Amino acid sequence: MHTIIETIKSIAFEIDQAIKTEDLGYSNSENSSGEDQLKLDVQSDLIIEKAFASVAVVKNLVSEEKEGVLELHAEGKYTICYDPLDGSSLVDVNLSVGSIFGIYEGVLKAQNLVASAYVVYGPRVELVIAQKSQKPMLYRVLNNAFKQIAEITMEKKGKLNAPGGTQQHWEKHHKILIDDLFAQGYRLRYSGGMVPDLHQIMLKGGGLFSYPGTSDKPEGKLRQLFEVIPFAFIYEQAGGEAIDDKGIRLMELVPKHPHDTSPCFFGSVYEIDVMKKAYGIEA
Ligand code: AFP
Repeated sequence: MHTIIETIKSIAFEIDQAIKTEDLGYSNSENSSGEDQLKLDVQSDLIIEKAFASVAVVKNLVSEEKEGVLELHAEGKYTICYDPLDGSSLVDVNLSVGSIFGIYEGVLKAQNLVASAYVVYGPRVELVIAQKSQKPMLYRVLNNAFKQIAEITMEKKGKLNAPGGTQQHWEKHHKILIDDLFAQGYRLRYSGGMVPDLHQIMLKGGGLFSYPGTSDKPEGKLRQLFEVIPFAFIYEQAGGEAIDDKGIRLMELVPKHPHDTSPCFFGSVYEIDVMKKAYGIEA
């Protein structure tokens, strides 16, 4: 695991450099979710593939930018599922973006996730790593190296509300939930990049990030293996909660396909309780 973490650190430096210096245009290809790929998406994916090619414990890679599984080392132990540049459509307006990594051992399902990590490329580069039975650890780049900063613990109740999805497609009970939180004084914080949005909620104590099932996307937008499960693990390790629209822990998800999505709710204990009441889920 140490080698994987060190590799993620070097990947973060390379992708950060690419974001700062490379062409922001579109490539001529689509990813497996049918989205146009930016040159930066393709390049970040390549950086990650090359970096893990020399890490023998990595058996397979599964990328948001590729269809299927790429075998690297038949004798390896871990499969790394990653989103190389989440929120890449925000780079051209100079907002923060991120890379997300889920490290799985065995069949690709949430219960087999052994560690996860994400990198935030913002005014500073930050990295959060979570491993079993440990609080997530925050690292920040200082003097060209990652320095360990602090363990992350969420409060029981926060102040921020990050509601994803198009409002005109929300279900009635979801609108009631979002309105209720605003009526309680919660402040809107939504950039359109799940990495900085979830990072902000976690570091500022708590709140709710939601990406529900909607009439146009009943299974939500965010991908289970690369986005939802890695963050669910980090939120739970930090003392928060992460569930789907039926109240089931996201850490119980079993994707049928690498690119399956799920409605998802990440928050502190209080906001997840409010969500359950709005959705008619038994506490
Ligand atoms: P892109 O990678 O296409 O920019 O999408 C980012 C993302 O997957 C996630 O980071 C955001 O939370 C979510 O999509 C935003 O989606 P909406 O624009 O539908 O709110």
